[in-house]
Amino acid sequence: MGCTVVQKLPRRDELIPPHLRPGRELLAEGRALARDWQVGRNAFIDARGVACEADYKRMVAAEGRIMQHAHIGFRSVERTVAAIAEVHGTCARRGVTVDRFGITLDWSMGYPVAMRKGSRRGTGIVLDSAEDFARITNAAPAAAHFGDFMLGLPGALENAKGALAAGATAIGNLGQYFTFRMPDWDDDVATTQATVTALGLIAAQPVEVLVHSNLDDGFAGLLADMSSALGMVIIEKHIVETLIGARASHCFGHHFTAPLVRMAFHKALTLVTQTPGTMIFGNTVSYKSTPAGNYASLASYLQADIWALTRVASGHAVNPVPVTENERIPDIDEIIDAQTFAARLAMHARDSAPLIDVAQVDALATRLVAGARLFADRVLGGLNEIGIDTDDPAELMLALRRVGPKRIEAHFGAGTLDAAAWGGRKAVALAEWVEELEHAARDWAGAVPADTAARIRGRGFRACVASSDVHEHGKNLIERTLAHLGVEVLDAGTSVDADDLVAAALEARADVIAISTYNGIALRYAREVQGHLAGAGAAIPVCIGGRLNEVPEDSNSGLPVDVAADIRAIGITPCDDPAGLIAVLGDLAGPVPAN
Ligand code: B12
Repeated sequence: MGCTVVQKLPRRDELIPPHLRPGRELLAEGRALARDWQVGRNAFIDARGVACEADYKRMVAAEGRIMQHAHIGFRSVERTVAAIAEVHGTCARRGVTVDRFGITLDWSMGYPVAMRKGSRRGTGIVLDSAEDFARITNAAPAAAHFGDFMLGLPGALENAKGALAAGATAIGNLGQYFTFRMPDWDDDVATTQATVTALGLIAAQPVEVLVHSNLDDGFAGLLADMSSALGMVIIEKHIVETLIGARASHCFGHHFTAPLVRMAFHKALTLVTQTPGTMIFGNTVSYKSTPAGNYASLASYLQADIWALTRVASGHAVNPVPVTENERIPDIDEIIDAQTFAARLAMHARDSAPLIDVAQVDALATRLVAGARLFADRVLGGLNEIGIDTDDPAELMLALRRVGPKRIEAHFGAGTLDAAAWGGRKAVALAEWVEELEHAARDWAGAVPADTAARIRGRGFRACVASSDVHEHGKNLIERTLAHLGVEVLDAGTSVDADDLVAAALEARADVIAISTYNGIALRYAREVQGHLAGAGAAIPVCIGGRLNEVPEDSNSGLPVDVAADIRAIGITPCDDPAGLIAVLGDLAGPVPAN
């Protein structure tokens, strides 16, 4: 067995600054706010005759029906309200019940309200007041799910107040607390305090409010072992349920492709928590084809989720993601098609479910649960050992966030130490995204003609690699591909501001800058990088890939448009894939030397 060099854990005083307020004070402050901010009424609560979505989930599960979740991702409130009404109404006329709507809020909602005006915007909507939230929760008699950019970020408290007053009883996304960083916002103490206070307010509500956490947005999207991801459920339950007295409702799915893995993770989840789940997210990473091809991927993951929910009615809704999602934000008729497809598939599943061999599913679930319990015990025990008060939610959350997923897994993962493994441990069950990225990187590097590869290797290039936002897989892929080509990689980080990236590249004397960007800000970010380079009088070649689009300021549709040509026009190389960057390196390496 090999051994691995694990970076030492910081001491408590290196992790927790003295000005972090104790969790009990923050919770008391949140609870006091519940006098003025309580769950209000809305179209869903009135029409369904329930006090909250958790009650509705239990009711629907008892009926033996599977709930359906639709995600709406437009940039204007008007369009969002109209889309919810149209999707709900059209589906109802077809006999399809859309039980809940997830609203894609803009990332700028992560800031406190006062900072939002004039800040950068992404591709979602901005709701600043309880009235704004109420427009959404009254658009149709379906539960409104406010997930991303609500909790876990500096604007958590204001967002929670607005959503509760509008009658929302599933609010997230706690997963984001652990990983997301708002541009130009480095105060994670303020973020922690806002989040814990908001959780205190939620816990003090007279009805059950689900604190949604999308594991894939948190550490699960970055932990290489699926048992660690499940272990985070146990840790988040400890924080939200045991220490705070609210309900933690978990969601997973983005990065889970194999039907066995989806079914096993779901089963394992139900063995570690009984709180109703919000939804099982669509496996959007599998959408790599045309809409017709993507229907096969939709069927593959949805079928598994339906079988899983037929076995254990955990309250999760299924999430049929429209098949155009890998191209752009889906439109209304595409959302309706996906919902109709899901309802039909659920109907067919009644006949196919008994054919499934669940022994494999249960065997993997048992391994995951054992690994998860070990991971959670080790994390809490290990943090205790360095002096963290694991009974203080604020202190525990900040410690987890600051230690970060890589070090947490390296120190506390359930797998045995193995220097050759990703993350330094042999996983109990390796995350599928790790396997895929490793393969893809080897394939891209392997496809480079031998003489080009030799020229690149011979020059000893240094590349500065970064992502403009939380999407990290494109960046990982580039780093791994470059490493295979003998290019030294300087990791400038994820969610990096353009000025910091340029500073890092200049300091490292990088030969090339490689940026991965996804949040619909590609042109603006490229311009900022170019501006900072020009300001420093430097001319380092820059390549950018990922999702090269942006919503134009004068857009009617609110949908992003391709900006690759504009990026090229300012002198930055837009890349569809790693080959674009490799070509730039090939050019930099110069011609094949004459013999
Ligand atoms: C995985 C994923 C996530 C994960 C990311 C996990 C992680 N740690 O990385 C999570 C769940 C966290 C996530 C979150 C969000 N996401 Co997301 N996400 C995706 C998804 C499904 C896959 C993207 C991905 O990583 N692919 C894997 C990479 C390796 O493959 P690829 O993208 O095809 O990349 C190729 C090339 O582009 C190239 N490449 C990539 N980068 C670079 C860089 C260089 C230099 C070069 C040369 C090449 C290159 O290499 C690859 C191979 O050819 C896409 C949808 C999709 N199917 O593409 C949405 C998507 C990118 N997300 C989207 C959105 C909106 C979000 C959110 C804002 C959602 C929300 N409600 O809040 C948040 C982001 C919040 C934030 N603060 O930034 C949108 C972006 C919309 C747009 N711009 O049009 C997409 C397109 C989904 C959609 N249709 O709405 N997401």
